[in-house]
Amino acid sequence: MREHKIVVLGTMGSGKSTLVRAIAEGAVVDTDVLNSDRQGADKASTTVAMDYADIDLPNGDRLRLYGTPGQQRFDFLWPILLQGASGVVLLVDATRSAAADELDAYLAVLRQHAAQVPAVIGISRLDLAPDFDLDACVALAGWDQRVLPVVPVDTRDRDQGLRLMDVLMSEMETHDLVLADG
Ligand SMILES: Nc1nc2c(ncn2[C@@H]2O[C@H](COP(=O)(O)OP(=O)(O)OP(=O)(O)O)[C@@H](O)[C@H]2O)c(=O)[nH]1
Ligand SMILES: [Mg+2]
Repeated sequence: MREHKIVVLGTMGSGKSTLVRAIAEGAVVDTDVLNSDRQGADKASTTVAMDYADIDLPNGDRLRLYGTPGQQRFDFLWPILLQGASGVVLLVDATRSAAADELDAYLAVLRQHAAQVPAVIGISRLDLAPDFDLDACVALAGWDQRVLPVVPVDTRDRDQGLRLMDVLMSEMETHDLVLADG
């Protein structure tokens, strides 16, 4: 049986915990507490260590899914959680005015700590941001020779979450083939 460690990154309120819960259908360990940073994101709770869920896929593979805490004061945890990751989901909250700059900052984190790890970019909360510039995001989505897929996702919806994971798994398969070749 193959196991894949998948790490979910993104700003506060982008839907990391929501995505992990939706995919795991509730069987989740989380470390959410009452949110005192309403400036960062206006919602009731925020993650202070991580979200974690084990998911058995129909093909027999197992996903170990880790949601990171989005608050900047926890940025020291991101590289720790990224250690040994076989895939990364980077969530971008479409409602944030600085979404493009924030995407850039997270790509820099990936480039530094997970440069070779397969990754996808999920654009969340698009229904709340009809004017969001998806093309600008696609243009930013990579570095050097790497191009990351950009996928709109409502993280509350299990099917959309699973579709996002499918895209990530194909990236991971391509990565394995390239490694096997070279
Ligand atoms: N309308 C809408 N709401 C969404 C969508 N995706 C997520 N949400 C909501 O946005 C909020 C996301 O909150 P969390 O999942 O706690 O975000 P997080 O990324 O874990 O945040 P931190 O742990 O604080 O870093 C929740 O209230 C979700 O219901 C979407 O596509 N559309
Ligand atoms: Mg969270």
